[in-house]
Amino acid sequence: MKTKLLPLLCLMFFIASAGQVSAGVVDIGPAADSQMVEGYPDSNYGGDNAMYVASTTGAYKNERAWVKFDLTGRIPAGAIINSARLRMWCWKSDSDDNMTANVHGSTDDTWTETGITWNSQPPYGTTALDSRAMTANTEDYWVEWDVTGFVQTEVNDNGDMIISFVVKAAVEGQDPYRIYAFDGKEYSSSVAPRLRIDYTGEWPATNGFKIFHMNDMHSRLLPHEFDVPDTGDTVGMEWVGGASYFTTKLLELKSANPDSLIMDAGDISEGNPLGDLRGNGGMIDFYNELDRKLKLLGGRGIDAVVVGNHDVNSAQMLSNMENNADFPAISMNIYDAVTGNPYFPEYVTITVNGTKVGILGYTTDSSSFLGDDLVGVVEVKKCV
Ligand SMILES: [Ca+2]
Ligand SMILES: [Ca+2]
Repeated sequence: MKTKLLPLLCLMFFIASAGQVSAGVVDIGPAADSQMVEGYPDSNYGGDNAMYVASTTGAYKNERAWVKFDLTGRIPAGAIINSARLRMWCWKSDSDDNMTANVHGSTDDTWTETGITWNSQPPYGTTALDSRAMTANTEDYWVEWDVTGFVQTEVNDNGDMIISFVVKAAVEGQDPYRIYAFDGKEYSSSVAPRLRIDYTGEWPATNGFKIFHMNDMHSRLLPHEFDVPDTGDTVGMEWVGGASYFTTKLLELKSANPDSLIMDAGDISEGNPLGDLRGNGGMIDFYNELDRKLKLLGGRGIDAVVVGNHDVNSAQMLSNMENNADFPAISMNIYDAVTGNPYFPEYVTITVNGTKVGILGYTTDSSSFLGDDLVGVVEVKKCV
């Protein structure tokens, strides 16, 4: 088995009315995803991290992946679908043979992530929407299927915003076996299945604003060496980032865009001794100063910082986020283990350029990051 890195990214979503656009591309994450196992036909695997697609005569027999997307609110009402691509991240090829993976559409959206089994799979179109050749021993890449026609029929012809697919081997029951593993949404939102929609349509006109967003700062108060990818760039390390550069740039952006939100999706802690002074005290000091400088521009400071899974690695970090941060530190799913109540404010609401915005914080629900001295103090609940 391949060892997988735990996700660093903490999640943060915002609800906002966007400015008017006539076209766009949007990646939509799954409303549900689940693996089917023919050898265990009445078992549900909807909560698993991985989804295997297999063609085999072995004990597990064939395996399939079902995914469902909800386009409601993600594309404007009446939008025309120009193209639609199902994308899934293949992280493992446990196979010595190539395999063709097909995607089929299903007009039956009644299946549920926690209920679907091999035996309860809904009917699906007999003709594959698209096929992709999977190469043995090739891992860590996006597999993309063109599902434009099916999504156009569902959305533009039928007004159905829920789209269901099944991914399966073009030929099942092969020997030797072919097994390819994809990430499900339980593993990480960054490599979860997604439906990439290119559309033409217009959102209702509202007052626009910009969002400036940070994540995974990981105490990077000092510049570090990085090979910045750029057109015509040659390979070579450059000094990048650091608190002074970052502050200057963010103040420039905020000055030029007063109608903007500034948010951090979490994991400000762990990564540099200076920022990790007193737990994450160095980073808290920096963000407090950044918040103060932003406010000196005449408006709000940092609008919200999500408490990330790396920000709860010790009681000192938790205390800093709770008591020493001048900016809103939020989380929907960190709970007081004793009282069962949310430990942090779950959200903040802000009015920017006349538009009321709600910002919700979701902490990556990986309890393995919880510090030993926080066990029994707080609990990171599953986001879903
Ligand atoms: Ca799932
Ligand atoms: Ca549908």
